[in-house]
Amino acid sequence: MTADLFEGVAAVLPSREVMAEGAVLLRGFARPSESELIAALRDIEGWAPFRHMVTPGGHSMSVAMTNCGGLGWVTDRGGYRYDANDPETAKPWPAMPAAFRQLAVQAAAQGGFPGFSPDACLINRYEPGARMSLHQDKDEDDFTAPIVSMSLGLPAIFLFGGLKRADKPRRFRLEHGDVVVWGGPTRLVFHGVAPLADGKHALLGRQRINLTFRKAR
Ligand code: MD3
Ligand code: FE
Repeated sequence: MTADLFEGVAAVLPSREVMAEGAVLLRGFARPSESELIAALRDIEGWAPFRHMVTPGGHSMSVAMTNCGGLGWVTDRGGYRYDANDPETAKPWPAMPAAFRQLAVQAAAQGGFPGFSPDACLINRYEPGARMSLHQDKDEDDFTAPIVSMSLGLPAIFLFGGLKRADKPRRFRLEHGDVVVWGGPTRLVFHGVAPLADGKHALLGRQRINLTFRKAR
């Protein structure tokens, strides 16, 4: 009875965990919107399919990517950049769905960044074994704006490093529905994702989807 009551309360009470100064983890924040988010995702991938981009060094990324919003993050042999058009189709990226934007703006406010105005949403798809090596996100013009990330599907181990590449990363498990706001002193930390463990998520199957909302310009 008491355990049920606590679980019921946990399901509706937003939890707010400070991972570091400027980094706030909102466990399950996107869960109430999971159906809308997944439906919008289907539309986006119909217009702008996931693809494995190539790094400037010539390596194909294990994470498949697409974008929505006015700008999309791309990489090829020429470098990393934001582009208004999908280089695969030369068409604009699909618009950022209202459900995406609203949730990102609400999360940013909860994380201490009211007035967040994202113009780009990078969508990462991890299949078992896919990983993201330690990197900094530095292709945006304004580092005073946070990045908001939302995880859907299979859980992943997120690697949260420091301002130097050599700083030993802390490990956090990010699960379906978790949202993290990365701002202030954590905006430029090195971070990555450990190889995805195999599994089957009830809604998304053998994959993890991560949405990152950015103010690129
Ligand atoms: C901390 N994505 O797309 S999300 C990325 O799970 C990226 O797909 C990872 O790193 C993923 O660039 C991590 C969490 C995240 C995103 C951006 C950050 C953490 C961040 C930027 C600065 C600091
Ligand atoms: Fe990143």
